[in-house]
Amino acid sequence: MDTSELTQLGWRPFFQQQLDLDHWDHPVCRVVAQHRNRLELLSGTGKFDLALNPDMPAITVGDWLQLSPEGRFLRLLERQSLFRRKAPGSKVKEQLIAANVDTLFIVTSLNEDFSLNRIERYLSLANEAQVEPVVVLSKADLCAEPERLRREVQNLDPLLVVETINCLDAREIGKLLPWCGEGATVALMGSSGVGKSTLVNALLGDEVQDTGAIRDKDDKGRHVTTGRSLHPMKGGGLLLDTPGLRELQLTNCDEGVNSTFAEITAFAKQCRFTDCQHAGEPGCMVQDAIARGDLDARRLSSYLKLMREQAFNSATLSEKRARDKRFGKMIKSVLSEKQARKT
Ligand SMILES: Nc1nc2c(ncn2[C@@H]2O[C@H](COP(=O)(O)OP(=O)(O)OP(=O)(O)O)[C@@H](O)[C@H]2O)c(=O)[nH]1
Ligand SMILES: [Mg+2]
Ligand SMILES: [Zn+2]
Repeated sequence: MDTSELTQLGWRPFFQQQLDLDHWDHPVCRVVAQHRNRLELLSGTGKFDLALNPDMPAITVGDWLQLSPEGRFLRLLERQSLFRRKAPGSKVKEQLIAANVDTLFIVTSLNEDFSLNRIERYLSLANEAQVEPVVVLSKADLCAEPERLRREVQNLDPLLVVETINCLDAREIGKLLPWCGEGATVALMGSSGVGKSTLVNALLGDEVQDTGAIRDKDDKGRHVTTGRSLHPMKGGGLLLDTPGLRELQLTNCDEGVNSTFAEITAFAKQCRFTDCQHAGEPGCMVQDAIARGDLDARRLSSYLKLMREQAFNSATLSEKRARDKRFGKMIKSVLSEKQARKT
């Protein structure tokens, strides 16, 4: 099989190695968009559709598929990374959001939006998905001391890649090009107004996304909506942009949170109690580290908050109902007690 054209789509040895001898020359293709009844696929030779049917495994944007010579679904190739979330309320069902993303640009602006806790939240999502995070600190031009804030982020993890950038300056976009070369797949995450669309436009080299500035002028005419989720970038890579990724919550994310706070996990292993909550129990090595000055108290509270959030979101609907019921009962008994006291 000639794979040179596939390389541009992100094809690499990791996927090639999965092809077995009998089927090595069957066509492979990447999912570039997902519709209700069909997938949009791209192969070395072009774009085509594949009807979804119930026998297929769950497939998402970014996946690699192998087809039979007649164009029927043969198999889904193992993923290098995967963003997913549990469908709200269901016990087992999960929604796949995006597969085989190489790099996640975590965009936070250096003005009002700047928050280490929020960055840690996004890092947890990236780590859970096994995607390399790059923290992009935008609006550096509006910040008096970008370098000080950059160091604060770098202190979270000495190996973390952190870039400060003015998204409005085309030359500065160059700082992100090392992750946007041929065959690379990148995605973006960040709160509203931090400059994601501005960045996307710069990386795609076309005014395809509505930005705040354009909205201000109320010139919506330039907004181009395509159903596609994988877009070719100027640098040769692909930008994976799907609405589900922007709304991603922490669910079943304890591994992601734990690896984001690796030093806390390491201290916690030495706590006297294996189920230590690090909230004042004797022999708590996490509190010990804070007292010694080896751990920031902010880190611990951020860690605990994210752990609670992911546990809460991971609870099934029936668990939530049970909790509500217990809560309702408690309220009832408090009320009737009050009533009893009155009479
Ligand atoms: N000065 C400055 N302004 C920026 C920078 N990045 C973005 N902006 C401006 O900030 C505003 C919001 O940018 P967008 O790109 O629309 O932000 P977004 O993240 O896409 O926002 P949502 O679509 O709401 O999620 C626009 O007016 C941009 O021109 C930057 O680095 N410096
Ligand atoms: Mg936007
Ligand atoms: Zn402890």
